[in-house]
Amino acid sequence: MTPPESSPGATSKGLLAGKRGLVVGVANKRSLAWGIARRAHEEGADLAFTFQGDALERRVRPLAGSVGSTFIEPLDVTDDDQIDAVFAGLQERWGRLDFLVHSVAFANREDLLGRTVDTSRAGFATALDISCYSLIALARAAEPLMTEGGSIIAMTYYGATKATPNYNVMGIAKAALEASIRYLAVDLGPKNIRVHGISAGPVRTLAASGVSGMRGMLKVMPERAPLGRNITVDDVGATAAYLLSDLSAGTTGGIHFVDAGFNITAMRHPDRDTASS
Ligand code: 0WE
Repeated sequence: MTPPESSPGATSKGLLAGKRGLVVGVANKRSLAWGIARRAHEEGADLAFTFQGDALERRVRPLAGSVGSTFIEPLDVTDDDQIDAVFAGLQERWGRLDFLVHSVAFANREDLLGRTVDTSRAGFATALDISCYSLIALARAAEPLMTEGGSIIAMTYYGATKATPNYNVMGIAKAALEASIRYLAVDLGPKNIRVHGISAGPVRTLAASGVSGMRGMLKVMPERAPLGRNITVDDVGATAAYLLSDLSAGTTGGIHFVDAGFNITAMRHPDRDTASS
């Protein structure tokens, strides 16, 4: 007997077979959102994508095409009309949504340097609107389409709970995002819509480019994290596949660290090798 054909692409098997999901926040092939999308596709999901602006459209269209997606629409998460248009489009295309991936954050560059105490009212509002309120707005728009339950993932970072050099107003926005995850989980639980945070360790992505101190963070991770390495977008994709799938049917509202264990340590182990010393 010949075994059935299997391909690494969309299959009738896989953790997410038959599920339909919207991915918000792909910027390029290094994006965490792309790591999630690629794995979701491998697990059999059908995917829709959004992009923000012409520059990102040119990156997102080919990536979306490579996983067989034909739903690629503009979305500025600060624009309620664009949110409505995307979900009206999904209603028309699919009539239903099973999952949503939120991988969007922004703070003005000047607010990711220097002192948090200098954050302007406008800079604070921008960071919280794009990085936190957008999850609430997208969850509200997704709710009526998630008629058979659903799963929502938002990306967060350790700077939400521990003061981290230069992360500043983004740490405040991520703290609000993590609280939003819990409140949304309570609101949407009765509809069997689960809401999760993934707290990823540092990864070289577009969002991390030009972040001062990134190199230092990537060096410290393997020295201090129990797993002795940095994490990859594939690590994030694998955890996301679990959270988006029925394997995690009994879990909601949690923050799931994909950080090689960094967050559970107080300091570097003195017996552990370092590159220097
Ligand atoms: O959440 C993030 C990055 C989010 C981000 C990045 C930028 C860079 C370009 C938000 N807004 C902007 N605005 C820009 O103009 N991370 C978890 C990655 C990151 O960013 C940092 C980090 C880490 C880690 C910023 C300062 C310190 C550490």
